[in-house]
Amino acid sequence: MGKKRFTVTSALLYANGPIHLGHLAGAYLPADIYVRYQKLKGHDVAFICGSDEHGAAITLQAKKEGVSPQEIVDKYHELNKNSFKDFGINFDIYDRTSSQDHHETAQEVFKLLNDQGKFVKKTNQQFYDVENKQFLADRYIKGTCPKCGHDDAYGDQCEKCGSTLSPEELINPKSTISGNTPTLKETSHWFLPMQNHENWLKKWINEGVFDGEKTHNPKDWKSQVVGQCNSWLDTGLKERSMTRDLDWGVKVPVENSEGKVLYVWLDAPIGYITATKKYAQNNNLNWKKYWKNNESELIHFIGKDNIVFHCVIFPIILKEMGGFNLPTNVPANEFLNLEGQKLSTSKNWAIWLHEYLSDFENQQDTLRYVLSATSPENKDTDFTWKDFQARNNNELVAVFGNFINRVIVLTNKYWDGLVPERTNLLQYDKEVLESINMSANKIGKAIESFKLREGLNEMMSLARIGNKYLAETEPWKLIKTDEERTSTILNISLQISAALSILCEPYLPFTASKLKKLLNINLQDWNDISVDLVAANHKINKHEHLFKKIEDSEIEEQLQKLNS
Ligand code: B3M
Ligand code: ZN
Repeated sequence: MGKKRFTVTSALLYANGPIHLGHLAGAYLPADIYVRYQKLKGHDVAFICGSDEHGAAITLQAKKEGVSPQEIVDKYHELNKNSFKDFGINFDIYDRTSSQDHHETAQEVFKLLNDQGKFVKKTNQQFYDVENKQFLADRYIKGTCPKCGHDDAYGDQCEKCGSTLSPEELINPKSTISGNTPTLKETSHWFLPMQNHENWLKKWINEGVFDGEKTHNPKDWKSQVVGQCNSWLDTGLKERSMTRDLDWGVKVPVENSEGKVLYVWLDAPIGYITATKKYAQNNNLNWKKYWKNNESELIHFIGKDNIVFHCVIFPIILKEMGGFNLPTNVPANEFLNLEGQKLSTSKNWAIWLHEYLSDFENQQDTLRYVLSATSPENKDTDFTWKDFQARNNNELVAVFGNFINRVIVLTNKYWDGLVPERTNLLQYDKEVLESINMSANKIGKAIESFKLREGLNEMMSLARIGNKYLAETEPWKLIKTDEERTSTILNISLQISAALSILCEPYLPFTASKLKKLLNINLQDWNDISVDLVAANHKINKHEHLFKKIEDSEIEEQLQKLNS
């Protein structure tokens, strides 16, 4: 199969706070697993992310911390960029939308669309906070969600049910700055007439056809994503303001636009393009290959609350810009809860990535493993510290780690670290060897269809097969009576270990590199998986543990911290 090209984006994270487990489980870890796999398959992937640094989410946090918006984004951009790196989320670029380049790119897009008459300029009444002399949109206004009754919904989004809203839809709206009931005041903005795009969007979402071309198979999309888009389309799209009366953001680049900036959900997705341009420049590549070329696949990894922005609004902008690819998939994840409750930054009911990394040093893969095993792929799921400990001790240590320990220790003890010969094979041996390529195919198919939990389980079942093979053949006993047979068993076990060193890499990159060091190999290509990954007489290294048991006391400490 030929070399493919992918542009993979993860939602640009608001730089208004640290990363928590919900972020990782939603848009970042799934993307990293997918990208690592596609790169191991030899495909060309641009993995794009960065900080989303505009909008009320930033300015409200700045107000709360008593600093400027720029100070907020500078602080959290650096913290989050470093935390992602330390956790092995290997973006090819982690950009930021407060950069001059991005402002220019976003303004170019606005001017292009405005000059072509794609926006409608209108004057209307908007909610206004008299005390603070400020118009109220997005997170500046809160009220009861008309869809689910949640009494703390924002003007643009309900965090409980994930619905996208407009301020005038809120029941009993209140200003989030003063708490007062807002008045109405006249203002003018540039609106995107989304209702004009309903027909082609319906065809694209439900038939995978755009501009007469088949772009994707809708059956490859998650049903809840297609479902949410259709509920929007069936209700009927409405015009949506693409500018705001704010002083923090990308200035509207046309006359008579004093005090107005681009709506954050217009500028942020354009940030994917800005970042790709920068990535291409840094690597001497042509950015258009990743956005304006139908040989390239565009895939957006997001949480379910961002579906409409990535499947309706941004595709409209891309279409109006002309010649841009639309996403071939938007595998949105549901929400991750924590100890049975919704994650909440404001209530500090969260596990922050940078704190995890310092409490569980060099145990990134345990968290990657648990978040993959409990990934909210099709429904909300729950993270508990007890489950975290159990999966680490009963699965990573007792199965994967135990298998590798035995193989490395036995090979060093009885063959001085040299891979022993494989001679005649019994039926069981052949079945075990066959499981190597079968696992590689099953894991690959699962990851390609964004079934990452399934892929993880297939990877772990290969480790289980190895563990069981040793437990049933007991080479540590057999060595005393039949060295030739034992050599064959260890050779086969070493092939499984070598295969695991690449098959686990998308999920457990830190373990993969430790395992390659133990085996003294440097496998990089998924397509090289075979039953002969380590040759007889190849010298492996001395034993080291891959995983560490997690004690009850460590979990108790975390639960106390969470409940403090
Ligand atoms: N920052 C919302 C979020 O962090 C927004 C994503 C932008 S993606 C272009 O959930
Ligand atoms: Zn709601």
